[in-house]
Amino acid sequence: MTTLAIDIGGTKLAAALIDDDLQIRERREMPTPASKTPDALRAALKALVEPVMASAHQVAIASTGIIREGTLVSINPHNLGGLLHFPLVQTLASITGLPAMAVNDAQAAAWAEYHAPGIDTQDMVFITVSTGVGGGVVLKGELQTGEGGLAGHLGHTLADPHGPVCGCGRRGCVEAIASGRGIAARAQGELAGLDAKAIFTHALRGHPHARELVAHSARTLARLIADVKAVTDCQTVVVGGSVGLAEGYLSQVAEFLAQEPPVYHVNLRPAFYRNDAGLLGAALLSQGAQQ
Ligand code: ADP
Ligand code: BMX
Ligand code: ZN
Repeated sequence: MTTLAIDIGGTKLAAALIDDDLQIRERREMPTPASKTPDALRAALKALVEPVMASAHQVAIASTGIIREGTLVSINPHNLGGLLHFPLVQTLASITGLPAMAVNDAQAAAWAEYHAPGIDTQDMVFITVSTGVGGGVVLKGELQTGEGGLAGHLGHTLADPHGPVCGCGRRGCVEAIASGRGIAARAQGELAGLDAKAIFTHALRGHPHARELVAHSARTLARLIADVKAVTDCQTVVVGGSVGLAEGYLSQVAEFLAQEPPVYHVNLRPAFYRNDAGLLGAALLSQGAQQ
């Protein structure tokens, strides 16, 4: 059985063919269209999957947003150019003519990372620091998705009651501060208008304001991880996303976490499957659904 796995993020779309042995073939990427209209996303997804869909038997989608009965419902529509709703499963089934399923991107990535080599605990949490901040929680070996798909949306827990207003409508969410968009929004002076990737480049070269922006994100993430430990008692927290995996980031998170009392400490790891965790997790979940 070959699965066409698709990962829809706020910044990039990825697709690949994944066989039962979890080997990834024909991986492709393109930018996510920032448009309020569903048509733009539909057209981009069609262009993404058409060249590779012929040899697939089913579609598995990992997507940003709350996934409710196959539909993407944004909690933070700003991350998708204002897009609020998108009929994910219906759209991919009609483009490919294949059976399709969908799950939140961070929930999918959590499931892949739970199966990665070296994870020897039944309780683990995955956090992506990317366009937004997403999360996936595995407790007693079970992925928590929640009745309405909201479980694990750790980016929308409170970091600072006086912080910036988040796209979800709440003030001071972790996502508004620690995410790629949050980092970029806080940039001032010559860094204003740059994206997080460019700000990280400046930080690595020693730019003081860029270093402060990265440190503010890392400190916020460390506090979130301490809260996650208090809620779940998980032994391991895995961090992914392009910001989470950026050079020097996780080591700073670890330093800030080490300043918290020992009861809040966890094993902190970078995502084993790097930027493929969402694709692999969706494929794994769809294979499980077949059995
Ligand atoms: P998505 O949110 O679509 O899953 P990513 O995980 O790539 O995509 O996250 C996108 C965010 O990561 C953007 O804010 C981007 O500026 C930032 N980013 C991309 N590459 C890097 C990098 N090498 N270092 C730091 N930040 C990066
Ligand atoms: C947002 C939210 C989550 C998602 C997280 C990470 C939307 C559109 N997305 O908190 O569902 O898991 O971002 O998403 O409301 P990414 O785009 O950064 O990968
Ligand atoms: Zn929020």
